[in-house]
Amino acid sequence: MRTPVGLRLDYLSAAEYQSASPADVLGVATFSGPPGTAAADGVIPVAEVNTPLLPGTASVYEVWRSDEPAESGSRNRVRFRRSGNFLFGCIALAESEIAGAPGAPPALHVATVEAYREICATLDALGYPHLLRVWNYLPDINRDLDGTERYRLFNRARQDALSACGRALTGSVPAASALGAASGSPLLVYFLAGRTAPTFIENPRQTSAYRYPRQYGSHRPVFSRATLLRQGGGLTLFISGTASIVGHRSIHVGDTAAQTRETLTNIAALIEEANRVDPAARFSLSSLAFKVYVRRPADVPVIRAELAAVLGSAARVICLQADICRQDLLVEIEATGSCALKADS
Ligand code: 3EB
Repeated sequence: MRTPVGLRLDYLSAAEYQSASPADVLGVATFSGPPGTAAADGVIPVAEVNTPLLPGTASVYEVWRSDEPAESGSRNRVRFRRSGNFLFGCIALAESEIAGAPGAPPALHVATVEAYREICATLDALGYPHLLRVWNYLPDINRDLDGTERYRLFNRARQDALSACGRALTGSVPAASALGAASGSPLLVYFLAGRTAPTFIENPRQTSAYRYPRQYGSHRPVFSRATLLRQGGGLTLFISGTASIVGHRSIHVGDTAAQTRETLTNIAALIEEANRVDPAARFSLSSLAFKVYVRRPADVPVIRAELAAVLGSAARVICLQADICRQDLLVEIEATGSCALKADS
């Protein structure tokens, strides 16, 4: 996917990644890849996400490229690579390495706060103030910890940290995904940030996540439904993890096919909203690449059939196994794409 804005996303197999030129790679996320292999020379930051492999699938390399000169570095535990306009970064923190004490907050809280504080400090220090897109992977996302689901603990910690860093908690907040990872893996956060602010897109069919009622947790999830970046000759749309939620409620509980269709309807609504908010935009379902998170491996054929019915068989789709942040959701889909500006804009 060549974009006119200097950012490009590819989903590659291990073999494709190994044979691709590393010259213009800004950052990589691997899913179920063997640890360490993608990091080759240690120059390119690699977010190693520990999602269990789906039967019959291989590891996936999510590769972000930039056509500007780039340089790598690290700041505390954030590893990054940056070009003139963009910064890709990642941080992994093991809960097992955080010393517990009676009365102290849970290790997941501490890890989340530290990750977000280090990310914000890095963005401030390097001058990429605008978070465009954040991916969060936490082990055992649906497990209870002292009576509270770990995803809800994560939400509280994310909000605490962003607030302490002086960042917005509503409105101007990045697109995001938050998924489970295999037990025992670290909390892993990776992100894209930029020098210029994106436009923040909400879904007319859904309550903004940062306004969810308290039944979903004492602290709201801090993310926008999508961000839209206009730069140079083009636009890039980052659609957050999207599920079968209308208003604030999960719908089609227990029906994987219907959840998949509803999720695609939500994504179509976000595309329409992006095209409305920026009249120079002309996104369509066929201009996006899709990353599909499947809770139950046995559901993959049903989900793939629904996707093919709407997107056609040529669509760029990868499937990963991951637990989703509400117990009643069976599938979640994120999407990314670029388009040139309309001729007269
Ligand atoms: C939802 O719409 C589904 O907590 O960062 C999607 C995307 C979801 C991001 C996050 C959560 C997050 O509420 C869950």
